[in-house]
Amino acid sequence: MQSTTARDSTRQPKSSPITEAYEISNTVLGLGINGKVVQCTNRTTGQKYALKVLHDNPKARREVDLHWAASGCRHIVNIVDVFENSYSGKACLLVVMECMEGGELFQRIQDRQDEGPFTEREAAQIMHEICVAVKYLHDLNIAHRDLKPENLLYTSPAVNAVLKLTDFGFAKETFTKDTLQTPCYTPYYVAPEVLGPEKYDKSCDIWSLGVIMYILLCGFPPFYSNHGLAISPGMKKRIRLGQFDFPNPEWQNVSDQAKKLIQGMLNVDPTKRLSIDQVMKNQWIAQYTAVPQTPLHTGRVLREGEDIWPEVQEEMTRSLATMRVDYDQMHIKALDNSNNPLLNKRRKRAEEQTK
Ligand code: I85
Repeated sequence: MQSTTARDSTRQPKSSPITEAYEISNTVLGLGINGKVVQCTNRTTGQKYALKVLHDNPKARREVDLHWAASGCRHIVNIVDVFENSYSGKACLLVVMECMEGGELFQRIQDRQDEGPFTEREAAQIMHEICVAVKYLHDLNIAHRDLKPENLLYTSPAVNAVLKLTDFGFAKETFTKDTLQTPCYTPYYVAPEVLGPEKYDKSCDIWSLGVIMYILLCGFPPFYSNHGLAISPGMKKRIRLGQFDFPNPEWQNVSDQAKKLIQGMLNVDPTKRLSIDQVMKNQWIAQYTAVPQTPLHTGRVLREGEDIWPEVQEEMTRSLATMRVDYDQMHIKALDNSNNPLLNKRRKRAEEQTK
């Protein structure tokens, strides 16, 4: 079966004990969807790494496969080594990654003091960095599906640090129409996910990019609950209808070009939403060095909203979960409506029987 992803790469986890090569510390760096992340040190070089411990199961294998395939992009946290070891009687996958020591994206914007206010040009540069990661993935036919602030980490606290995307726990292979046109399978036996349509999974990432860009420019999310409740019916309705605005004073001096780009990314119809190639061709992203250095309110708003930031993150986590389910259902529906010869035959027979 032909596929554009590097999933069928020859890379295999090592079965030697990880402790021969690395010293594992007790320092927990974070908790992922599928496992915890701790610090480890290469015994020969003394270099620090991050280690993600996963229980070996098909979901974990998929996470590792897709993450491994994506390692090589400057804006993706790269995998260095993978081990399959038994750990207190349980089969585990141990993923050694480069260690990001600069913390999360918005924490850094919130914490900055001396470098002056965060500007629209810096926001454009950050968006460009994230877009490079997303394009790399989408070109490999991988949708990340969990693009959110906590998964965007800096290499170091230094000013020239690089922003990278992590956590492939929800990543999914998508398929282009090429797959459909490649007659390398018997259509009667093909699984629905093989037939596509691939469009929705990738557009989930673009919606996330729109939300991240919105928060970068003002410090608060485009959709939020009025009552401070996690996900209110009102908020759900506003998301579904794409109801958001650009209130003053935060948005007063932000360029119209930026606002238009956000609207293109937050289009409620995934088929009309911009693709990563369209986003990257947009002047605000492509020519980010020419974006005006307008000072933004982001730092102040983030500092003022520090207490509710965990809620903002939870809200984004929940709406991503909802979107993944919705889009999975759209796949099934689209398949149902597609021009599948077997389905057509069945439909015809059903029609004839009702006559
Ligand atoms: N380094 N989502 C939030 C972390 N280096 N982090 C999360 N899923 C992952 C943690 C919970 C992301 O797959 C995560 C994953 C991988 C990492 C990761 C990868 C590489 C790090 C869940 C750090 C770190 C190290 C030293 C210092 C600092 C952070 O987290 C800090 F800046 F905070 F001081």
